[in-house]
Amino acid sequence: MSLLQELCENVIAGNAPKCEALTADALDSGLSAADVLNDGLVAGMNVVGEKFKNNEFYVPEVLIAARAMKAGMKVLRPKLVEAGVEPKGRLIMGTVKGDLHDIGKNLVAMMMEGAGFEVIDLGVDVAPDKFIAAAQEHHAQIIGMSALLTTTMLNMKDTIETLKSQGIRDTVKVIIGGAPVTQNFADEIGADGYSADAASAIDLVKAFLP
Ligand code: B1M
Repeated sequence: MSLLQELCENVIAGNAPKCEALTADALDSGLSAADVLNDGLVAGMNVVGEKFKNNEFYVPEVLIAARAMKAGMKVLRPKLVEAGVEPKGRLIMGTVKGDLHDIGKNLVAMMMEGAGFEVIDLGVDVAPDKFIAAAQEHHAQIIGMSALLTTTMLNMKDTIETLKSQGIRDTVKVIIGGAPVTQNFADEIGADGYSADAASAIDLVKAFLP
């Protein structure tokens, strides 16, 4: 098995120390940072995403795999910067104002990173202005909002309305998710996309940023 195949397998298995060591070995062997990212770490997370979608993996396995991927990323990130490898796109993520639930949001953010996107995670209880300021500051193509409460999901609409009132709605795509959120709600508030789980959120973003 090649080093990159082994790295990919260890992401899937969620073996963080092995991922860290194999990432270093792969770079030492002369492989490019981009190859280690795409054919090792991202390849592994792609399999994890598929397994999650097919109910072969559950939340704990995905979190463990994401932690392994992050261990590899710790070694790889400086090399990616050195090599000038650009992320596939930049997303602002956060849980909306008034809402402190972050397990699903973190899962989505980690899977996005695993798919090669740069994620600026604003955490929880994020007000509309903060989402918008971060999108502008980081030139993000996407704002991703999560909500777990029927009371706070309405704050997603506020972000979209604020984007509209500032005349910048066209500059960014807005995607939403969280247990009480539905496609109907997304349509109602004028979001660009909705997804029911972390793996489909990646497909959604890929469709916006081919
Ligand atoms: Co809260 N809570 N909680 N809670 N909590 C729920 C959501 C609730 C349904 C429980 C219940 O009553 N049955 C209920 C909401 C009812 C409603 O609004 N209709 C509820 C309540 C009422 C509350 C409090 C008000 C309780 C109280 O204090 N009286 C309070 C509110 C605090 C606040 O936010 N202001 C509260 C507090 C908490 C804890 C702090 C104790 C804890 C949160 C810890 C944390 O997140 N760090 C907590 C938890 C854990 C839950 C439950 C049990 C689990 C939520 C979770 O993490 N699910 C939840 C009941 C339940 O859902 N069974 C509940 C796992 C997670 C992986 O799923 O977040 O749905 P989820 O994410 C999925 C998808 O939705 C999607 O992808 C993820 C992975 O597939 N997704 C996205 C999520 N975000 C996305 C964004 C995207 C795309 C997809 O694009 C941007």
